[in-house]
Amino acid sequence: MVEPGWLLSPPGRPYLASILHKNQRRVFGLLERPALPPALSVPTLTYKLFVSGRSAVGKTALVATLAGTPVPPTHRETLGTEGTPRGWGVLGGTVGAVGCRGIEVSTLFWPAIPLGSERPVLFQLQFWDCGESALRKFEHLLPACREEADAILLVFSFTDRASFAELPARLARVLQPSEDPLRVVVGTRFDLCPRTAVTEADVAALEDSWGLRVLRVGGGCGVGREGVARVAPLLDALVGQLWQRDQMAAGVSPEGRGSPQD
Ligand SMILES: Nc1nc2c(ncn2[C@@H]2O[C@H](COP(=O)(O)OP(=O)(O)O)[C@@H](O)[C@H]2O)c(=O)[nH]1
Ligand SMILES: [Mg+2]
Repeated sequence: MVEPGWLLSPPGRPYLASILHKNQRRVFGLLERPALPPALSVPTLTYKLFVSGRSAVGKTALVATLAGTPVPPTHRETLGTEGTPRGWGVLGGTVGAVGCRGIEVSTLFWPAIPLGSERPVLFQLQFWDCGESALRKFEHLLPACREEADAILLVFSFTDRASFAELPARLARVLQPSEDPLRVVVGTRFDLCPRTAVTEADVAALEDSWGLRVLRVGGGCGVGREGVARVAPLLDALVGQLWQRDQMAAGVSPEGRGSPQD
């Protein structure tokens, strides 16, 4: 786990500045990373996260919200970068996303300090967002998305019961027997009331049976520091879980007393 809200606290200030530009979230290209003075340089840990969920639940909006880029106002099936059928290396538009047909990969950086550690870590999160119809149409996309993914983000909408009910079947479909990624469940449209389609009791039952906490988003992200403050609880929870999973895999106690390695 990481120290909640550290990025917005006084010691986090230079790190926060490194992911903002003119009070907007900086968009990082393929080979770019936050610039920090040498005295503050920290190790970078990179993770691949596969974003999975029914069409229109809000996968693309979720990634945009977390990255602090404009959220699409209307649903448009994610197609990736059209016209680049041979894949990688093309910068797709303005959102720092790279794609091939059907997949959009967006990178964001999130500095955080693991609990019990003296030194911050720069988490580099690569979100693989793929439109559902593209997944059905192109068989190679699912293997590309889930291959060596560190985490699967299962996304449902609080206003769409079917998107919640199908989560176990979706998880079974996307998991491979040989791999054991972190499972993260995110509920979108938490801003819309009444949320009768998926109730707190439904969420509690899923949390009990899967042994995790469901994360919630909704209502856009805001700009600059305010936007960072709104997404901080979710991103701190996400990188905290990724960190804990690494620590356990490395045989370090779950309390994470070890310090990060370069
Ligand atoms: N009010 C609200 N609208 C949302 C939220 N998440 C997504 N949307 C809207 O839902 C529509 C579909 O979202 P999109 O991300 O394109 O769905 P995708 O097919 O899963 O990628 C878009 O019009 C979004 O603006 C949310 O948390 N709250
Ligand atoms: Mg989409």
